[in-house]
Amino acid sequence: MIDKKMEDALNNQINEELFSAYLYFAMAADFEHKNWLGMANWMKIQAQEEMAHALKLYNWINERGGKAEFQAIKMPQSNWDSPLAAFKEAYGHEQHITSCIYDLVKTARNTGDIATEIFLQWFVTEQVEEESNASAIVDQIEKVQESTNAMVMLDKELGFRTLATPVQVSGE
Ligand code: OFO
Repeated sequence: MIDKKMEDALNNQINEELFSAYLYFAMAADFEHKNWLGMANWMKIQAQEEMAHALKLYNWINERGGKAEFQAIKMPQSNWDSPLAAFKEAYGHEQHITSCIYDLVKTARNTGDIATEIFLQWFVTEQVEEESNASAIVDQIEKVQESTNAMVMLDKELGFRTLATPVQVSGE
C-alpha cells in the first residue's frame, strides 16, 4: 500500500502534468491563430505527451493501492508576444517540472518507497529530453528570428514532429 504522503505528491504531479498539457494546448492555439502552423503542431504533440505522463502516474497510483485524484487545473495564459516568448516559457516550465520530479524522488526516498523511486526514474530521464528539446528550439529561434524566411523554414520543420513513440502509460 502506497504511503499517503507519496500518494498525495503523485496526485499533485498529475495536476502538474495536466496543467502542462493545458499550457501547451494554449500555446498551440495561439500559434495556430497566428499561422505558425508547424509550431502549433509541435505544441499539440507536446500536450498529448503531457496527458500520457498524467495517465502513467494515474496507473501507478492505482496499481500501488492508492487512488488517483483530480484537482482544479489552473487557467493558462492565451497569448504570447512572439514564438521566442512562448518557447522560452515552455523551457522554463520544463525546468519547473524537473524540480517537481526531483522532489517526488526525494519523497519516495524519505518514505522508503523504492518501487516508486524506480518508477520515477523514467520521468527523470524524460525531463532531460524535455528540457533539451525546448532549449534547442529557443536557441534556433534566437539565431534566426530576424529573418522571416528562416522563421518560416523553422516553422515548417517543427511541423514534421509526430507522436512517434507512444508513451508507455502502464505504471511499470
Ligand atoms: Fe513536459 O514533462 Fe511531463 O513530465
